[in-house]
Amino acid sequence: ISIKEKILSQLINAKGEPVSGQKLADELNISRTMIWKHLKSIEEDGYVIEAIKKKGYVLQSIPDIVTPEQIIPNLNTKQLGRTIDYYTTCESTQIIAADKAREGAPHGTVVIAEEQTDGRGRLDRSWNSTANKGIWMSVIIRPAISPQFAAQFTLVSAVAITQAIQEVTNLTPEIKWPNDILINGKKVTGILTELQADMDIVHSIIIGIGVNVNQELSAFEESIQKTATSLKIENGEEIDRSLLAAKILYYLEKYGDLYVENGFKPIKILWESHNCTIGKRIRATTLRETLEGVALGITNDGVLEIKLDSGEIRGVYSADIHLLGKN
Ligand code: BTX
Repeated sequence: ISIKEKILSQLINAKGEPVSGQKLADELNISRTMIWKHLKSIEEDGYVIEAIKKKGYVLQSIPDIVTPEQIIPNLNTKQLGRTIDYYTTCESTQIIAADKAREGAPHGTVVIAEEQTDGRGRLDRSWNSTANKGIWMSVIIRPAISPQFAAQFTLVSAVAITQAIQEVTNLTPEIKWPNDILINGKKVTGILTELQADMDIVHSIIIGIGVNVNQELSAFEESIQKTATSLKIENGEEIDRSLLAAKILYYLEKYGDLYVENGFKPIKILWESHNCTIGKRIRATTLRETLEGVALGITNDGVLEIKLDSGEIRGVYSADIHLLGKN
């Protein structure tokens, strides 16, 4: 990390206590003037620093941004998020991450942006990614699994994000199979999992995560204002995005490891405990057909089983689910 980042992390770690300029200069082996220049540059990023005579510098406030400097001090992971590629704006973090994965970026690399101008959903749909209001990030993971199991990582991710949201906000999100996270029936998170693999080995899975955090309803395009929501809309409070991002990475690592070591069973139990699909009457639209019936459950492979009105049981691997209400 750069000298500027080292200074900033000392200020953050001091938790409101003054940090001596002389001590910084000695430790980093640079002049007081250089320290001062770095502090100016940190202030230009939106941090407010107060100089207290004879004592040192105190960090008064931090900007609401999701830079590595903000996320990493909150991180409690071994590998996920240890390398963070940050953008104030980009087309889509997913595209950048896919390129990086191809170039060999290590397991756990994160691409995150304040804003996406061309955020992607599944099947080429678009994803609203308002500047500075959400978490728009793509995580590159390289689990030792075969490609047929990669889709289950969507469910692993859904469980991880649900858990993180619950812990940071006290809200109770529900998972709609396979990858929508809802609060009060409205979509707060979308997950897009992409695979780079050969026939028998996964090179990388790129998990694209979009969480609506601090938007007001008017930030969403009109067409989704009835179906989308943000954490702030639901609990009335601004949420620290970097803290939430760090928590998501923590649970993604925890449950990703659990999945690789112990298989899908423990994930299935967690997923079921958070889900709002099983037992409901649903309409499932796949690429080929539309099925209507009762969602029976998910199999040990993460496949959703639906009991049609004819009594026939069908498994779907990928579909858009519309909840039609209780059975
Ligand atoms: P999805 O296909 O399940 O959802 C896309 C649909 O959801 C859209 O067609 C629209 O109806 C609705 N929608 C669009 N934006 C939002 C929003 N902000 N909140 C709620 N509903 C919305 C879900 O696809 C996968 C989304 C992944 C987004 C992440 S962000 C980081 C990464 N980069 C990138 O380009 N995509 C991923």
